[in-house]
Amino acid sequence: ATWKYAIEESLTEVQGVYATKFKEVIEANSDHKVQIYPFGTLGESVDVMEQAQAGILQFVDQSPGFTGSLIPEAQVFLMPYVIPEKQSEINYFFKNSKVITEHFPALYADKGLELLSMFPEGRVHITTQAPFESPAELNGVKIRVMTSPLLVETYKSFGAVPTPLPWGEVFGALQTKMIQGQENPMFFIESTKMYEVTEVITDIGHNIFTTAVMANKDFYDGLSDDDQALVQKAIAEATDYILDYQQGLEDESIAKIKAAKPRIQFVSLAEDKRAAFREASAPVKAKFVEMTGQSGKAILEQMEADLQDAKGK
Ligand code: 6CS
Repeated sequence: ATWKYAIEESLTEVQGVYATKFKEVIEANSDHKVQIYPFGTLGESVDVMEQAQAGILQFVDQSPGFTGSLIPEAQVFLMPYVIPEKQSEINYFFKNSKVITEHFPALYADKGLELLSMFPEGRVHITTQAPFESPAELNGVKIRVMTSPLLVETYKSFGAVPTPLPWGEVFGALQTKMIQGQENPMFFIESTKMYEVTEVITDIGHNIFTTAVMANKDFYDGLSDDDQALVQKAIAEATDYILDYQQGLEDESIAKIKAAKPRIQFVSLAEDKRAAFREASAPVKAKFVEMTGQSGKAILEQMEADLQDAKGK
């Protein structure tokens, strides 16, 4: 059979590289075919998720920034200053965390989805038209975020005016100056040419971009044991591959941006400046618990325990 797999990016971006590796492993080890649908072929993220839930798609990659409207707890990955900055700790967390291997699968299953993998896509940077070093300097600045209430709360706490938009509207909104900036990992700022409509790229060290791959649950449950094992093998190989693939990707992306637009400014805020954003956004944790109740509170506690376990790895 041909399995349909939708992603939120192009084939040469991180989700596309992951999906391509998955397809290779499936097709090398079975008669199944995988058809990958890049961003733009099936609609925006919310449309694609409906198709995955309806079983029109067998596989889908969707980031918590969009899944949060369906599964509010998924927004735990958007919480600022929770995930560590050290790459080896991040990788350890994504492969071993109980929150990912035990807690989230049940929440996704409730929505008809089999959670297969969560993986990081790089450190999030903020693009703007003017430099800023404090929440006060972001006052009145319209920053696009994915359509997540938690991201809205986060950017309010950062002093900005958060503007939730689906991905397809972002470039145009930057071009027409409806918004002044947005946040994304460096590879995406480069590959989508958002640097062309940006003057400053700032690292405040607040988060990494997380994404999730899932299958339609009825489809997955209906697979033979051999096919389920094959899907798990392809997921494990693609996850290893994508963690390795991303080594050095941020630096390569910075070099490409500098070459294409020499006047662009890169700012990495020093620890004392980051502290102001960290403190300003501390109440976002309570907002998350408000949005998700006991279930979210348990997830947050488990995630903190998992991160403690990842320390020094
Ligand atoms: O900002 C967004 O909406 C998009 N960012 C990335 C890195 N992947 C897909 C997502 O839609």
